[in-house]
Amino acid sequence: MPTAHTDTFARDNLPPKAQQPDFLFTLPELQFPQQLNCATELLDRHVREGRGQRLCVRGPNDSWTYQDLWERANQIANVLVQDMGLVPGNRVLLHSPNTPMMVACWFGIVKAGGIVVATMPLLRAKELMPILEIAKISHALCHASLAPELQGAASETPGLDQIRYFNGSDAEHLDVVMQSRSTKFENVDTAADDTCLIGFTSGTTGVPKATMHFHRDVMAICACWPRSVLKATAEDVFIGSPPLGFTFGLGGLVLFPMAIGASTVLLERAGPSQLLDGIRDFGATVVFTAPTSYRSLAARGDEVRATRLRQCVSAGEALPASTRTLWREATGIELIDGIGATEMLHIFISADESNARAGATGKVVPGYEARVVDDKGDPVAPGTVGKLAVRGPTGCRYLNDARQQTYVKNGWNITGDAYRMDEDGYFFYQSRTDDMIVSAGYNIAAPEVEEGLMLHPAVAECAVLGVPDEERGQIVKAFVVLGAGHSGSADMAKALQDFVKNTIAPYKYPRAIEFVDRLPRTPTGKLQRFLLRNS
Ligand code: 3UK
Repeated sequence: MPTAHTDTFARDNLPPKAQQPDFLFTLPELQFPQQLNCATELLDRHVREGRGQRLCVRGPNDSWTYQDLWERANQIANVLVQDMGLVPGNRVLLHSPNTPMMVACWFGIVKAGGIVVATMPLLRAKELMPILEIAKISHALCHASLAPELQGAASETPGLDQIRYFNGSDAEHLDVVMQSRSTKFENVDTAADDTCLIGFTSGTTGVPKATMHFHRDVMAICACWPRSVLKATAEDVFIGSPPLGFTFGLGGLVLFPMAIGASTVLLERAGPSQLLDGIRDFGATVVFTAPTSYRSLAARGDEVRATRLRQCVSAGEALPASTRTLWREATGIELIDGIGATEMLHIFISADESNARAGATGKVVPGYEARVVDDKGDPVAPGTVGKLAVRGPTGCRYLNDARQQTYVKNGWNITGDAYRMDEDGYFFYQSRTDDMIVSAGYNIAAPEVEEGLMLHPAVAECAVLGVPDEERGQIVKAFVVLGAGHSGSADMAKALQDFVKNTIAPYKYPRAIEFVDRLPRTPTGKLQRFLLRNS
């Protein structure tokens, strides 16, 4: 394969062939050429074919056409190559809240043959460090407001020596430097199987896993779920809450609208009320957010009805049947549920409005195959709960990680979810098969929160797990054993919560804390989480 990567790190760290999942390219839309740069397909193509003046990306302060975005992405690619010494295959951290400039940077990196590592803006230095280390990141483009955390991480991690900040007006800011660079750039002629993005998941162990995705994977997700389920058009206006560092957000808010020449709206803050304002003010027609957000917006159904909104996509966590009903009754809109995963890049089981069923995620998306299997990997009969297994044009490739063999078995991706399929091929979510806490759409690894708590001098031992919550699906609950001389009180609980918020991303803090005298353990010393869960 004629790779364009002179820096071969990504290819060198792919899982061995035997550990990779099967890749299926059954649909005619999934026949990709050997050489493919997804930026050319998603961005340059529209300009080349005369759609440059169409609206592409908007934010509260910007409104860019495809031509505008194309020129900015080209300028950024030139800065990366000429000023920052980027060579194809280098990993570039992209750390920012969702903004049009973040999208321009994403395309600048991909045009130059770089590998985008986009991260959640809420991450703190402590969480950025393993990402810089695992992906061997050499370059960073970062929103100026997030400079302190990145600097904290970079000072502890050798290798990251090229950092540019944007959203500023000093001479060295990217916004200023790029203005004197050419608006033309010849995209690097990457191979379809060159890596163009590395997505991080918060692993169950708390050590993040890096998933590698190729240029062709980006095009594959645009060819599957959006065409068979969403069926949006070039006239649609996309909006939503997930960060672009989460592949749910990247697909829904950048790749899918741009694949069809539609426009998208990026909001830096997209809590329910900002999202509703955005939907109204920008005339959005398609929204992507998590079940929690729909539950809270349902209270303002009349305001939603007064907008142009017509399609609502829910993913990231299980959609309770009650939320589907609540939303339909409040707004008149049937939700589109879909399960995706960072490992799979995007959604692989879903149903459109007319095929939605209460309590079901949907049917397998054309291009993918899904089944429910037992512990040996054999399919179980309809109606039986087992592990969800899936394969298709995209799949799991962890960067140099032994956990590859847990996620991929016999060519199938095992998502870690317990599911049941009915006679009609509808898939019903049951639970996670491991201890991942999914709260308000965020994945939170219990051990990471435990680690954060344990750093507090008053904490002797602790155990963290997810407990059911009406609003958020689950919330993080901590069982804490205090050291001698400390006593459990509301003040102590508050102090521990504040402490965790300052140590790791604030959304991971334990919303519930229970003080206990000891934790249940097996004779070998292993924590018995299930006993706490039932307590
Ligand atoms: C859970 C769901 C039930 C499930 C994601 C859409 O969530 C995404 O990726 P993550 O890697 O988490 C994957 C896990 O989250 N999940 C996601 N959606 C649903 N459970 N119903 C759903 N609709 O446990 C899955 O294994 O953070 C979602 C697109 C791209 C994504 N990365």
